[in-house]
Amino acid sequence: MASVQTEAKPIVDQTKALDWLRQMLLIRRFEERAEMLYQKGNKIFGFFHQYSGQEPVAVGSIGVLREDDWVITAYRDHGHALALGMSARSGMAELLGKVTGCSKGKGGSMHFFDAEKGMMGGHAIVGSHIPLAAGFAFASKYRGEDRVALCYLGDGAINQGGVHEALNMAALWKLPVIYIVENNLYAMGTSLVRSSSSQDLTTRCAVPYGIPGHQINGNDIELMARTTLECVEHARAGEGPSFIEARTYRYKGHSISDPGKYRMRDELDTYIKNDPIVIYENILKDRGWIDDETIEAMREEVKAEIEDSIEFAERSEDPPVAAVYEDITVAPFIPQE
Ligand SMILES: Cc1ncc(C[n+]2csc(CCOP(=O)(O)OP(=O)(O)O)c2C)c(N)n1
Ligand SMILES: [Mg+2]
Repeated sequence: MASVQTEAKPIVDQTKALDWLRQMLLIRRFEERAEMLYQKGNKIFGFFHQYSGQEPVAVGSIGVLREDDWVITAYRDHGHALALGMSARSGMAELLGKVTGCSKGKGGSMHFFDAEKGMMGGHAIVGSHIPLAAGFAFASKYRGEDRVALCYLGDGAINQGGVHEALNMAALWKLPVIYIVENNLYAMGTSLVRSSSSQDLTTRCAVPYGIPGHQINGNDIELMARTTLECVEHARAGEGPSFIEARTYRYKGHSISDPGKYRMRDELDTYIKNDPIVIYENILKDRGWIDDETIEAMREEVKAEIEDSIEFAERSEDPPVAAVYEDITVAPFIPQE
């Protein structure tokens, strides 16, 4: 059984570290405010899954990518999109179903896309995007490029057959893809103990395919970054895929309609008391890279950015009805003889 590594050594300079802290604060605030808007009942509709508690996984791993790399994830996608540089305006407008949203208001919370920034979605069907990630990596290899694909999935998703087909093919063809399981211990209300034959997902998913596996504390942002960088370098060198099991925890229920009652109160409290954003603030303070005053100013700046995104979304237009027929891929009509 692989051991869980935990450590926090700087792999970044002060500017980058502060940028990562700001991104995590932005994601947290984005969702706090979006949840309030959802509760009003007439602003945001449909599914809505929050990322709160897991921010270091996306920010640390995406933080070591190049601009031309790809990211693909499931429906809990707000954090990945914002970490890639999608604007809060574009994300908030999408949640409100406005034409200025990243998916023109037609995707909603589960379908944040921004191909220019390498954000390839936002996918609702559990496990469906895993083979797509191998496809991006195949394209990179086929064209002789050295771009890599980062693919995030949940602990529940690893029970889908397509995951193992993709892992096998990626390993066989040495595709430049990194699979990052965000092991937050639950798939909807089902705990990992009740769904996985082994609690050691790295042994389940990396060992059988002969690829490097890393089981780490995903809430340690710098460890997350260092591990991803190692996998990215391995992929760019033509050595093939890697697997990271990032141990983390979601603060909220599975989705907005889930109060999360299947978890013991003290389990949740323990994680909230060890909030990774506060821990990172303290690490940066100990290094003398930030002080309380600057943290407070950063929090205020982030709040203002999110308020601006809400105002922007509110004053944006709804998509026209005709947009229903746009952005649809249709198989070409082939007339019969
Ligand atoms: C094929 C399929 N089966 C079931 C569902 C319903 N469903 C949505 S999310 C989810 C749980 C996934 O949990 P996990 O992979 O751990 O991701 P997390 O929500 O924890 O991020 C399920 C069963 C679905 N969307 N797709
Ligand atoms: Mg999960």
